[in-house]
Amino acid sequence: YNNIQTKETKDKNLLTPCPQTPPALNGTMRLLVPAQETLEEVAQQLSWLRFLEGGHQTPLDCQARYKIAIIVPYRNRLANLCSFLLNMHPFLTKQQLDYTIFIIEQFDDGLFNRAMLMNVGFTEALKLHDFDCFFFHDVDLIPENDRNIYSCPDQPRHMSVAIDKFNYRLPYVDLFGGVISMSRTHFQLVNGFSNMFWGWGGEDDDMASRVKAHDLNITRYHPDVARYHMLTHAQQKANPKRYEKLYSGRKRFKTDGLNNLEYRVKALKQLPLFTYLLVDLTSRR
Ligand code: NGS
Repeated sequence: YNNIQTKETKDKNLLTPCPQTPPALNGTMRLLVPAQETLEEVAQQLSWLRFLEGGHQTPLDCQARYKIAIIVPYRNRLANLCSFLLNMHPFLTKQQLDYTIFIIEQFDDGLFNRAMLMNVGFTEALKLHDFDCFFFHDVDLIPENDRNIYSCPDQPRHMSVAIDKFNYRLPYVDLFGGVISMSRTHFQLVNGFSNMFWGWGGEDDDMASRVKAHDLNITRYHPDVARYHMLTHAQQKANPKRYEKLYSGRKRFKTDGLNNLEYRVKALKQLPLFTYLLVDLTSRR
């Protein structure tokens, strides 16, 4: 009976590595719509993923090549979150990844700080597992092609190249927003994102400058593959100071980022569909 293994007894280290290109990809993704916009309903629809805990999964029959963290900055967009989870779990499962979805919610009702939430996600995720790389992911973007592989990139990778809302055209060549992926080492090298962008806009451009200032290159998959559907939501108010912060950003790369990040964790929960962090960005630790 030695060869008989169950999910519980299987030693992951004895599994053969998953193939570089996962089998059964076909270049499409059918957009799934939640029957109701509640997390309970989404969990119900995903109940076929039996081993989900804290939004973490590993492939059942091979050894994943990477440990990835999906970091999603969030506040007050439940409908988008439901669609996101309902679509992302099957997508990432199909790609045979060892992945964990983190939802980082801003607790305070001050201006939204997307970049800072991503810095928090990075820092807190590494306290739980030693992830190889990170996908910083807007909650309103759903991949449309299963060949858009969420593998760890050698160089920072801009993922959301072709979005339906922008007629599948890249708005400008240095765009580094929406969905990006970076190795743990590169994210640490550039000191993460700036913490100074309160309100919409500019924080992703500042990250693009950080990447270039450290002699890294932004890479992309082909736009036929890197296609996304954007979910609808209310628009955010743009930050009037974003250009000012952006143009003076370079002199702060070393002092503004992971190394001066201050926040307070109000809650940390391992829910079935994701690891949840509620953080106050306005109060000191
Ligand atoms: C730029 C913003 C970026 C933003 C990009 C795309 O203008 O933060 O538009 O936005 N930069 C500044 O405001 C300095 S989008 O068209 O996706 O809404 O990501």
